[in-house]
Amino acid sequence: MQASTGKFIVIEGLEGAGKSSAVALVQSFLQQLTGNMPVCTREPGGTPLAEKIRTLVKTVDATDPLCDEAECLLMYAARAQLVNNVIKPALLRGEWVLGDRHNLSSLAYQGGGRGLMPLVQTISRATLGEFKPHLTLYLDIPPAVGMARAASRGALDRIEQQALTFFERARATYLSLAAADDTIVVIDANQPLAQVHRDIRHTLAQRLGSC
Ligand code: T5A
Repeated sequence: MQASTGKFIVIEGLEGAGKSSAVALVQSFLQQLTGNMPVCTREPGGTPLAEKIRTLVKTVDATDPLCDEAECLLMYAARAQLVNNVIKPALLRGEWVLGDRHNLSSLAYQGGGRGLMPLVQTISRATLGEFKPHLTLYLDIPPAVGMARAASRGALDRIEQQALTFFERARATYLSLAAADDTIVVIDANQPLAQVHRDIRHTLAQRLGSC
């Protein structure tokens, strides 16, 4: 990819970690920093085809249950569409991109949660190569706390219905990948929202400059 001035920033975390309000906060920070609204994406999703995949992976179909390998491949099919049709073109235009989840979700959920790490790493290399976010904010939350928050919003989707041990494995994977990569910053999301947002602003100012 050619050099560009835009950067790709991603918010990650388990269900109920607080990604929605973090995305709104980072969006407004980036708008003030750059003078422009970032291109906002979500995964799985963010293109017409990828949004159809989002519906497929979130819906329970008792007559044809989604197997783990198919789930993994669908996540990467959606991501390939989004990266090639939206994220890379925006970065090449010099725009900033803000992602609600990206590849780290697959490493954590399908790699750690489902125990498919070799498959995930192989598909990740084949579809993304060296492409990765410039900065990822991982909102860390104990799964029991996050799931209680998610459950308070209403019915749980197919992935949210997994056992707590699934999310414990996903969290352990997030934390171990963050410890090995200085582009991933861990934010303690098990604090009052105002404090979580102060920590996010502090990290953005440190990593991207203040606005
Ligand atoms: N997935 C995704 C994979 O398995 N592999 C992949 O590769 C990818 C990309 C996507 C699903 O797909 C999986 C992961 C997911 O299961 P999603 O809707 O994008 O689904 O992700 P979710 O995590 O399900 O989204 P949530 O909406 O549940 O999580 P959020 O956005 O983190 O939660 P949010 O911000 O809505 O907060 C939940 C509630 O908690 C409150 C909020 O007000 C809200 O009510 N809250 C707090 N309360 C107290 N203190 C705080 N600090 C709070 N922060 C938030």
